[in-house]
Amino acid sequence: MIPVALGTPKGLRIHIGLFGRRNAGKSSLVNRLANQEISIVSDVPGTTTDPVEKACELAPIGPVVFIDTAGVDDDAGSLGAARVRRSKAILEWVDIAVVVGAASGLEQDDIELIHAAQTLKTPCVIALNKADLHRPNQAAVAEAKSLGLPVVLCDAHTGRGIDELRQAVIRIVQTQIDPDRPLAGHLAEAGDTVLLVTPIDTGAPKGRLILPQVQAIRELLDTHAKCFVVQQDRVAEALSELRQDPKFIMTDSQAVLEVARQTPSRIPLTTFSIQLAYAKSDLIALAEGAAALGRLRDGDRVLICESCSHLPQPEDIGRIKIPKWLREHTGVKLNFEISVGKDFPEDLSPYAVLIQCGGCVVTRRHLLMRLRRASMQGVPMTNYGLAICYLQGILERVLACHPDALEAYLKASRK
Ligand SMILES: Nc1nc2c(ncn2[C@@H]2O[C@H](COP(=O)(O)OP(=O)(O)OP(=O)(O)O)[C@@H](O)[C@H]2O)c(=O)[nH]1
Ligand code: SF4
Ligand SMILES: [Mg+2]
Repeated sequence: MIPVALGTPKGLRIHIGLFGRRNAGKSSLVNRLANQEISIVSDVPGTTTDPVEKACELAPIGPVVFIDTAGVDDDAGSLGAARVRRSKAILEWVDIAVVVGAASGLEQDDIELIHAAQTLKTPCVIALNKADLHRPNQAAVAEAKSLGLPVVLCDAHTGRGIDELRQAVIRIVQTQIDPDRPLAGHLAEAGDTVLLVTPIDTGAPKGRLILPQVQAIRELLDTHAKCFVVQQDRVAEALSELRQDPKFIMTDSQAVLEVARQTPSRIPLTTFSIQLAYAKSDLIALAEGAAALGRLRDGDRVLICESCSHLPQPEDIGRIKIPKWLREHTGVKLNFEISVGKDFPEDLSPYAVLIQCGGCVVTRRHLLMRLRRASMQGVPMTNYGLAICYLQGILERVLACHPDALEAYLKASRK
């Protein structure tokens, strides 16, 4: 029987990355930690070139993804440099970094990785591997410990220290990782009534609801709220049949205008996308970024950021609808570019605004990393859901549920 948790989407799993120099034993340790042959091991330096991701169960914390990376000392020309950049980019968004050094002592590359993780506030464990080859070197262990992080002496060949390494990772998850923020459950109390609006159109997966919808229903049931689900053509009817106003209405962004038209202004209205941004990213920063949509000028470049490489749909929100609506709304000539998957341009300065998708397949840290990079370069960033509401002219209405985000948007709009 397949354990249910294996179905946990990647975006809800703790991501644990292994980093270090080539041949340090990263792949061997990933295989040991996961108890599976995930990565190819060999004594040829640079065996792992592209990152290898594997979703597994790590008892007792549950669903995780291990990420094996290319060595950060890869000097094989421009390809090697690209691999190093990629490994370091992964360090920016993993939940936990395991830096794999040698039991004989950390090298400069390892120390730089550790410092980078500390700067990024990424929880980190130091694994001093190949302890079977190097006599346990107390000075090396003491030096690693002086960096203020957990240090584990291990040996991927015999398995010595692996359980200790696993326990160090588990302790970090239990003590340093933020529990997921709720999507909708915190907005309702036991006995409240909530109306959810989920369009069933050609984009809706047959026989299923999309993840944020399922998550919202589950959270509302957990709080013992009463949860009604309708399509957008039944909102007015549902409201007239309910004996009291719902505590709030949450709709798919694409139906937000139609739902707003049927909803009296006294009833709070939000969207799945806005709640997802609250749960998984920084809604205040994204709301502030939405103000940049009102300042777009002729020739501006807009970067659409898709976090996965899905097959573009004929009516794709990011590639077709948002660009079309933005051109219509602004009346200026805009140049749209797309960034696909986990790669993200290092230089964001050419862009007037970045519009990020919901990021259902990536973690909160991944979305926050993008916001951090954008903010460091002074480039505004918003997301699909906020952009759609802005373009429909009802962003202020839907942000009323989040006064801080509304305030940030209004303040940035006045600039
Ligand atoms: N003796 C000993 N050998 C090890 C240990 N861990 C890994 N090795 C060996 O070291 C070599 C490199 O191991 P890998 O796991 O492929 O190392 P890696 O860090 O993934 O290397 P790249 O993918 O090239 O960056 C292989 O020959 C492994 O068998 C260990 O604890 N002890
Ligand atoms: S929200 Fe982003 S990550 Fe999720 S399917 Fe759409 S493009 Fe992919
Ligand atoms: Mg490897």
